[in-house]
Parts: sequence; structure tokens; C-alpha cells
Amino acid sequence: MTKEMNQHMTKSEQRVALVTGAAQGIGAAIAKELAADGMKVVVADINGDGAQTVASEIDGVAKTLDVSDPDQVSATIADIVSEFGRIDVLVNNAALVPLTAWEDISFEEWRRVMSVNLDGIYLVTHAVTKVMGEAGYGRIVNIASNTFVAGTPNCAHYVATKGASIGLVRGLAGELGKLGITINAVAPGIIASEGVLTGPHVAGFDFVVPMQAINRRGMPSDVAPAVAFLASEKAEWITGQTLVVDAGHTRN
Ligand code: 4PL
Repeated sequence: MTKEMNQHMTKSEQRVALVTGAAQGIGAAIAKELAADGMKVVVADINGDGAQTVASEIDGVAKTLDVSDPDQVSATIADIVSEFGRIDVLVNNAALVPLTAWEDISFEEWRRVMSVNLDGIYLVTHAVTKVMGEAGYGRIVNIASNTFVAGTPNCAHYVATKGASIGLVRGLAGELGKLGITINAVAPGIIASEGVLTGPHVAGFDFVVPMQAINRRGMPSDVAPAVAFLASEKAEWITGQTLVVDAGHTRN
């Protein structure tokens, strides 16, 4: 169907997308891309004010959500279902992006990264697949990272969660396929998001950009189209896969 048709559909027929961590960076770019494709987008973020700003730009809905909190997740999914009656697309984007040498990773920090980056995917996906399964349709995209391919140092906990998110895609695709749901991962390289630009990862551009096949800084808008494709009806025959979107930094 065309974008125009989708935008003029009644509320109950418009596809609904939930994007976590969508107040900024890659998540915000994905929310905007899915809205441009005609979807009603739920912009979820632990930063509720930031989520509201993004949502108001795209006629979306903002939800304050800490994906690591089981009660918040179940309440948020219940809210979306009661408001829209459906969740067609889930983008698991919310994550902590630390830069910590191995000897400095306390067990507390390790657990916190596991909780947000991995338990968060479990909690949201477990709730959303129930809704998608009843509808017999769904598209799930996990935002992984090419650090799992490159073995980027000083974020071993982060890399472990991103590898696990790819493992979940592979391990879950078969069960979800029977329900009409696809699940894939998009693995970006270093991206000039607010989080990277205001944190220690910004130093990575100096050595990563020269390794890329295209030698400029990647932007959130460079990642969003790949996610939108996997989130579209057109991607029905793709599941259990990982698409690396890093300008050729890694090549596998
Ligand atoms: C290559 O996922 O993929 C820095 C920070 N450098 O979060 C990432 C690279 C970062 C990355 C990432």
C-alpha cells in the first residue's frame, strides 16, 4: 500500500510501532522514519520530556519507560494495546553505551548494563510478542552494534549484550515465524548520535572513519532506513538475520 493510503486510514488500521530509547540519537531517527512510512509511532524513553518532543514532531505518542523495569514495561504495553489495539512493529533500541576498561567494570556496572541492554529486550519483546502473536503479524528489529564484529575494546559488557541481542534474534526467529512475526538485528557502526558526541566514544571517529569504505561520520539518519525496511511488510522473507550498517567498517 502507498504511504498516502496508510496516512488516511482509520486509527484502527494504521500500523503501530513501538521504538524504545527514541528520545534521541538512532532511536529518534528510527521513530521519524517509521512515521514517514505512515505508522503511528510510540516514542518510549526513560527521558519522558525528550520522548514528548520527538513524538510531537511526528504526531506520535510519548511514553516514559525504563525498559529494565518489569512493572513499567507491562503497564506501557497494556496502555498501547488499550489505546490502539495493536503493536505491529517493535524496535529494541534502548541501551546504555558505556566505555569502561575491563578492570574498572564493577559487578554493579556489569549488572546494570545487562539489565538495561538485555533484560530490557526480554521484557519488552516478551510482552509485545503476545500482542503480535494474537494478530498473526509482527516485525521486530533489535539494534545491535558492529562492536560485536569488530571486538571494540573498553566496553566488553556492552559488546556482550549486543552479541546476546543477535543471539536472541537467531534463537527466537523459529518460534516467532509460526506466528507471522519476523525478528532481525541491525548492527550500526559508530554513529554521531547525541550520546556518542557528548561521551567518551566520540574519540572513536578518529580511527574508525578511515577504516570505513565511506569516510565520513555516520549519522542516525544513515541507520534508520535499514530498520524501516526490516520493519516493513516487504521484509516478510527475512528473519533471524543481522544487517551490518557501518559504511563497510567491518565486512563479514
Ligand atoms: C565502532 O555501538 O559500533 C563506538 C559506541 N564505536 O557504541 C557503538 C563503534 C561505539 C561502535 C559503537
